[in-house]
Amino acid sequence: MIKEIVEVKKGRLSVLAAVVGVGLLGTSCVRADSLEPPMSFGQAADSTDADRTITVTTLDTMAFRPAVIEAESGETILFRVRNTGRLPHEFMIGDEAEQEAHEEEMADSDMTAHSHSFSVLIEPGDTGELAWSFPESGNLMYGCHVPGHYDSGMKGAIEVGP
Ligand SMILES: [Cu+2]
Repeated sequence: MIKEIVEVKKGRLSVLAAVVGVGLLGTSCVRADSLEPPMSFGQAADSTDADRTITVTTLDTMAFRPAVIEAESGETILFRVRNTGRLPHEFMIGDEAEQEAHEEEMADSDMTAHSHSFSVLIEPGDTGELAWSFPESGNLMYGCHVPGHYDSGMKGAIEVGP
């Protein structure tokens, strides 16, 4: 299994993402695509700017705990994502359309590791971190796009209030 740390820096924003090559492929890639910021629903932030931290656990039963997260517009949240299972999982933030686009990207490619600023892949036993700013209210989601997981219901809701 290939494990590498990719640091993405955009101006003063930085995200540290653990990128894990899984399965037999063991390949990874770093590339920008149409999903990269600016995005309609916020942006990656520096973890030191977070107003609070929310711990999320990935479950091998294809679910996140909690399944619903409430946020306020203007808030920056540090998501600390614990993988206590035996399978790799991903935590990706985006609206439903973005989730589906990323699902297709993962399914269509042999790339099992991504370094997008809006997602983090977490190896079994590891904890990943993703800081995100929510500038406005709306309904967002988080999802895991390790092949098969999203379709099995591995998703959650972020309700960003006014
Ligand atoms: Cu998963």
